[in-house]
Amino acid sequence: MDYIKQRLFEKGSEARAQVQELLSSSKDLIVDEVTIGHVLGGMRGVTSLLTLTSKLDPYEGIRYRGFTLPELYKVLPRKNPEGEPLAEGVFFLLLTGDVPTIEEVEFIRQDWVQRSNVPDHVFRTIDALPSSSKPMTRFSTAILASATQSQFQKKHRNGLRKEDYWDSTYEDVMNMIAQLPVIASYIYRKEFEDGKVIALDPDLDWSANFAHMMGFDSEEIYRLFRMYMYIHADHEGGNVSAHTAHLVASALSNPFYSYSAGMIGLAGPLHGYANQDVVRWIFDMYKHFDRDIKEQLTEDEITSFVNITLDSGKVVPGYGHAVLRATDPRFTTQMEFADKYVSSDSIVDTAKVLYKVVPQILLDRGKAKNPWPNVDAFSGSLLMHYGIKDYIFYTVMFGVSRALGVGAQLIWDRFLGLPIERPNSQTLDWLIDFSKSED
Ligand code: CMX
Repeated sequence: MDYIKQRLFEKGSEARAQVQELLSSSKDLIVDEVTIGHVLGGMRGVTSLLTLTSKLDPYEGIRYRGFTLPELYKVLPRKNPEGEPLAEGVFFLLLTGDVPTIEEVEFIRQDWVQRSNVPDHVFRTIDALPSSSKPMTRFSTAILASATQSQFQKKHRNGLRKEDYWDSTYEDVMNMIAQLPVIASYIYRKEFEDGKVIALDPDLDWSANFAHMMGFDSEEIYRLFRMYMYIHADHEGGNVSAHTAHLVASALSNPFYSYSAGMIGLAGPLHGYANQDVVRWIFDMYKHFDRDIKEQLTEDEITSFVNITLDSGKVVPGYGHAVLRATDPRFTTQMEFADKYVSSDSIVDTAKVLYKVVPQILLDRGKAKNPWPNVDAFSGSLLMHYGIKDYIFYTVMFGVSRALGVGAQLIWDRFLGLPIERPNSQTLDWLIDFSKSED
């Protein structure tokens, strides 16, 4: 058993005992209540899932294993003292709950380089899709096609004891994470560049390698990718993509199937697709005022376009959140990155003016529970600035990063032997009768 697995085994055995103890001592303790509003309202706020990797606070934002993003920035190993945390360290923390040493980060980095060989048929599967296919269709399909290498699936079919599920799940998750930047950059180069594949550089870290294989090589853009990957890595278990992956995995589907399904959830406009929608919408704004993209729109013009959007029944992309009730720290991290590195850029500046005007407009309209920006309100502007202009690719980048948290949690699902998910549903007639009986 390798070093990380050994560490995981010790932690996992302890957590497994804790779960057993909870089940025998407190199984019937009530954690939350479910109202008709919850049943009809997307189960918003109902505590009914177990996620070890992270916890979302409505005001502070995400904490990975107890650490806020600014705290992580300080404690996680970095390439240089001023740089951004490395994804390998983020994964180690999400998986084990411990802050890694630089040696542990290097162990994972090398391990992922070793595991980065994508089976050839996966590229052929991507190539076989029609040219009208969207990048997220290609990405999710490629992950699904990668399932031929699933060790969990093979071992489970041959008979595997429940307490050993985690081991081959770990192998699958590590292989999948290692291969995702290779798959994603292949899609990028095929769809938006000359199609020539750029080989992985065995000396680079996972995030920088992703930039490198897409065709972007500078220390500044490597830093952008490290920042992007660490802030998007996890957002507890209830969001659509994480929850979908967990749900599918609960049927003992392998990690490739599960994550592929999660990515289809991420592709929805109310979730990860919003990162492309924000840029598309900013372009629409420029078109509406018949202005060149390099010019700066005025605050009045931007305000008026926000109102036009809302009056036509659309949402303002990048604003609002099902859980957050304050500015998303992932938004702030990106804005600080822009303040540090981007001296002038009309789209980045537009994102900043939007932050000035949108919350008050949403507050005045009184509908959105959270008028503040989420992660997607800024990411596209930054990527545009650095030359990644094909915004329909942005959700794929989000998906590469999110595998760190969702993948770590899938290993824990197996370690703790979490059962197949099967909540109850009710008919509308039942709800109506129930509401009358309670009058
Ligand atoms: N613009 C306009 N209206 C908004 C809004 C926004 N940005 N955010 C919420 N509202 C509206 C909702 O559409 C809803 O209207 P209806 O009652 O007519 O359906 C009302 O305000 C109440 O919604 P809510 O309880 O505040 O928000 P939800 O929890 O239902 O939805 C979210 C959350 C993110 C889907 C929503 O805020 C939204 O659509 N935002 C824009 C899309 C976006 O940025 N999504 C990315 C989220 C982050 C991510 O997952 O990546």
